[in-house]
Amino acid sequence: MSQKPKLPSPPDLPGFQEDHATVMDRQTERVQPPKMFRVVLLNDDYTPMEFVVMVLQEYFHKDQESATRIMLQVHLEGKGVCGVYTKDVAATKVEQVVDRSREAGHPLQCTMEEA
Ligand code: TYC
Repeated sequence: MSQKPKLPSPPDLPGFQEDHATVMDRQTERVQPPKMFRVVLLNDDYTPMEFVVMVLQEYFHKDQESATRIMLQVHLEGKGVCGVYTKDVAATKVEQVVDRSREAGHPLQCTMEEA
């Protein structure tokens, strides 16, 4: 008596779920894009406007015009977005900006939030 080769039964297949009885196709197994984070500057009454413009140019690669526009938005509305980055890059930029501000004796606040 010949024996049939044993085919994988559904629970052996990747993505099998008892409750739905579905099998993930290749697409759902692909890596997902990373979470992105906004780096945000907050307003205060003491940090000089020129210092904020310098930060935006030096750490966020803004030209004079867009750096000035973002600085004024923070000044007038309380906060503004410097850029959107992966988690590690955003965290590094926050740390660099805060360190540079404290070294210069300014209370500038810089934070990150999930985009
Ligand atoms: N409000 C500050 C001032 O009048 C300027 C300022 C702008 C401070 C943006 C912080 O993130 C900031 N000197």
